[in-house]
Amino acid sequence: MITILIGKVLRASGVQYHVYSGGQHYICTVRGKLRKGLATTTNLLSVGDDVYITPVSAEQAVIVMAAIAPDFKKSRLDRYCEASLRGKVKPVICINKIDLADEEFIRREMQIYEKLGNPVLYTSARTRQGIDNLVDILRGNVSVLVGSSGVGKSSLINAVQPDLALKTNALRENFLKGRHTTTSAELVTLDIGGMVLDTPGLREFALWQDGSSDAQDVMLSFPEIERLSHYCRFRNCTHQHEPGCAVKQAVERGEIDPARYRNLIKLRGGH
Ligand SMILES: Nc1nc2c(ncn2[C@@H]2O[C@H](COP(=O)(O)OP(=O)(O)O)[C@@H](O)[C@H]2O)c(=O)[nH]1
Ligand SMILES: [Mg+2]
Ligand SMILES: [Zn+2]
Repeated sequence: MITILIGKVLRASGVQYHVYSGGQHYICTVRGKLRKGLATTTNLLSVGDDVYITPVSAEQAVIVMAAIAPDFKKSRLDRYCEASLRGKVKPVICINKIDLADEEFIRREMQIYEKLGNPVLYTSARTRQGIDNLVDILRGNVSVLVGSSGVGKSSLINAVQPDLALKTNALRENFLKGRHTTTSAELVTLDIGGMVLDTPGLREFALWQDGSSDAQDVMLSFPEIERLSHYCRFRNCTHQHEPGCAVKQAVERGEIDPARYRNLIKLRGGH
């Protein structure tokens, strides 16, 4: 079912509009069909216009991480995966800047995520490696791009659709310093079909997570550990100090990646 709301344009900036409707603010984009043939700089709407809007929620989170230090951290990846599953959004992992890294090493590091059934993309916005795969992932979907600042989120969207010309950090630093300091999310409609919300970082991500970190929910992102936890002696085992903990035993036997184990304990507020 499609919900259609009536709202008022509060702010128009480039390709996106802030619309007020029913006590809420929405970041909106003009549908591709209406936009066709117009330069991206043309404002189709003005502040004060009444509009119909169709709210959509993200179906998938493309978690972008750079393949190089200091960004490449599996603990960070686990946090993002966990938050997206909690937000009922499917995580897709995108390792960008692969042109700067030892690809074989990165692919080995990522094996565990692939084995768990997560789609993993290896991309370079610079050389366009993997961009076709990203296009396939984004086509026809409503996606949110998350990841630390500087990992290449805006560059990737530009690689998918160059005419969007989203500002990237390099531009910001070199030419526009101090001018485009807003860190608002940008919603764009793709010509290939679908929409992407380019977020400036983890802060935006908090919008669609409810804050509660239920132990059971956290376990969703650690299925290989969850399976074992049924064999723990205690039903409410925290897998830290308890005797007869099947999880700890598996870690000791090398059957569970110790880093994954540590990330799980950290996410559950343990130590
Ligand atoms: N070498 C290389 N540099 C990239 C790649 N993707 C983005 N960059 C550069 O990384 C910087 C940050 O990119 P940006 O798209 O602004 O990152 P964002 O903050 O995640 O949106 C820019 O200088 C980009 O040119 C890539 O795949 N390879
Ligand atoms: Mg950006
Ligand atoms: Zn246990």
